Amino acid sequence: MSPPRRLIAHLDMDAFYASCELLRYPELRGQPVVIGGGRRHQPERGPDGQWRFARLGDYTGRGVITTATYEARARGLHSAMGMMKAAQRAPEAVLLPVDFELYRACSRRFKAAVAELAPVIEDRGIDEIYIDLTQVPGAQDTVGHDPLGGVRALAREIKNNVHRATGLTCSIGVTPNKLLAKIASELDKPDGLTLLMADELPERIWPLPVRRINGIGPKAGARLQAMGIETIGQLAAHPRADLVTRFGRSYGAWLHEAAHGRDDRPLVTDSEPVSMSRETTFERDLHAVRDRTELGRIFTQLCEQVAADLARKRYAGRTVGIKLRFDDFRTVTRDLTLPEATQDAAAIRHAAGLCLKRVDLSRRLRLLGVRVARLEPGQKRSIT
Ligand code: DCP
Ligand code: MG
Repeated sequence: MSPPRRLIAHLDMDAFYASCELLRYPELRGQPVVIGGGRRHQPERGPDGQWRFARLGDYTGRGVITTATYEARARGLHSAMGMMKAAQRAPEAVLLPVDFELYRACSRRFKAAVAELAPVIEDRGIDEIYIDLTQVPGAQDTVGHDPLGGVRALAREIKNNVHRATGLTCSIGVTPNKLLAKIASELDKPDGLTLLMADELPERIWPLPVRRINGIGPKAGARLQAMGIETIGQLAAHPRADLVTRFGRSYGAWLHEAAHGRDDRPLVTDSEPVSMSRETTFERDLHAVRDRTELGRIFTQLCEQVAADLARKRYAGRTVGIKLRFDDFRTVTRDLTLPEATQDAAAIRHAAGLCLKRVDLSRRLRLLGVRVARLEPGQKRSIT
């Protein structure tokens, strides 16, 4: 028997922080609402017991919008937009400060609601997850003439369960892999459900801009644009060898595969981490000598973050590695195996520093990453 076809879902909550806020301020439903601006602008209760909300027009400062309701988006407001600029477009929009505690609580609840129906989940952050539906009972069933009937019903059930548990809507894409699922979940937002199989790639994916592929950021997007490549279809039609020449062996080949919708990465579930890593793409490309101080600071910080991740999940690891991406998009990795597993930031920093010495650093860097692998259960922090 052939293995079952892969059915991978990506689920992303709709206007997540804003939707969480509307749960406690339901009177704001239907209004343009933006979240941002730190902890100022808390709503206050008036003498009549009604909440008084700050308006965007009252805002002064340099803050940016964290997220916006779809009503606010209809007025041209969006994440990362400066709030003063947004205020010119929609001074009447309600402004609420961020409350991470609330969003984290909602996040835990929606993930638990999904796990009741489909336990194989990769956690991608506060408002998104991948779900492997391949082995979920009923997912492979044909319903009537619809070969996707079973998985369609399952995805609807997941959306219903999330709504029951949280009062929030989400959008789901179901496809043969993570790469396509991530694109598909955005196609019908908010409250969307998009199923898309490999034969629909030319019709539904190729017309989209290349930036929709998770992993093609602003810089790669601009370089592709300069080559006359705007859509995923144009990228798919471009000779692979030329992509490799221009973007390096690994990233160039990946661009080609991604444009053809090919991706066999498994889900990375919490129960079995292979490694823990942190990486960052710099605001501007940095040079090892000229930007030595800044680079050193970021490097140390990444090591500290990985160490904290290890400590939190109670792991230690024997292999320490680094990842660098240069301004020409070439990516190199180096690693080093220690005699004993560690979760110590200074030890990780030292080993990562030795790895760095083995790389030619004459070009500027756009990305730096630190990774600890060969994990084993670490010491529990002693109680003193
Ligand atoms: N977020 C943030 N900074 C950004 C973008 C988003 O802090 N630049 C936060 C606020 C969002 C949450 O992360 O609510 C999830 O990000 P999404 O990109 O999924 O955006 P939303 O969930 O708000 O909207 P959408 O319906 O488009 O998914
Ligand atoms: Mg979202």
